[in-house]
Amino acid sequence: MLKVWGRSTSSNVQKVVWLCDEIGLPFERIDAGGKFGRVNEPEYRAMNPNGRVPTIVDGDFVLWESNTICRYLAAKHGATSVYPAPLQARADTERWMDWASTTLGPALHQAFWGLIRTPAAQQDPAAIRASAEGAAAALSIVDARLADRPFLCGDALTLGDIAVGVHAYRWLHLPFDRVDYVRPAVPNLRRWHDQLAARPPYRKWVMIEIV
Ligand SMILES: N[C@@H](CCC(=O)N[C@@H](CS)C(=O)NCC(=O)O)C(=O)O
Repeated sequence: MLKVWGRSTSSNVQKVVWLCDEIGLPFERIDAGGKFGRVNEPEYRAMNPNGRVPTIVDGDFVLWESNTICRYLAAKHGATSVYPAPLQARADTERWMDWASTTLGPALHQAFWGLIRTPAAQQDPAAIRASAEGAAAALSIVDARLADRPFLCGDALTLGDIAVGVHAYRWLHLPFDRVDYVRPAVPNLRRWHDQLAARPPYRKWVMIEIV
């Protein structure tokens, strides 16, 4: 059976396990990273020299990089609904995956780490607010995109929604009131989030306490 190494609180792991459940792919998840450690042990480093999660083991094939893992699994299992075959539709989906990793995720990083992983006494409210605002600017692009379509790439959920969704959930639910940050209105994004919340895999893997 497919093995997915990585703690379930990692946004990058969440993408992989959310996808697996969306396409009905059985897997075994093994906790690693964060408080579980393991990622610096030689056995793990032999699989993933970055010491990061996720890593998958599919038979004798080992793969790291969450977006690549998602593309590999979707392609291997013919999941053309989430990973369309036509070149332009595929590129559209991949664009949102890349953007989530290079723009949205980094924009939100400081707010997430500052609020959730930093002791209260060491938190920097101004830096957290700046990060929340940066993420809001990025998510305004998503909100506009969703004005005339149910999902980022049209009528069906794709890998693009999964990649953006794990970060959007955090932005929508981080306790920004603690730093007096008020989110701008994002009605299309909220409607999209409600659609995602109707899906059991999203509820199971993403709609969890942010820790
Ligand atoms: N580009 C990598 C990033 C992987 C990454 O940075 N993962 C984080 C968790 S989201 C990690 O491993 N952090 C260290 C840890 O959990 O111990 C990917 O997309 O897979």
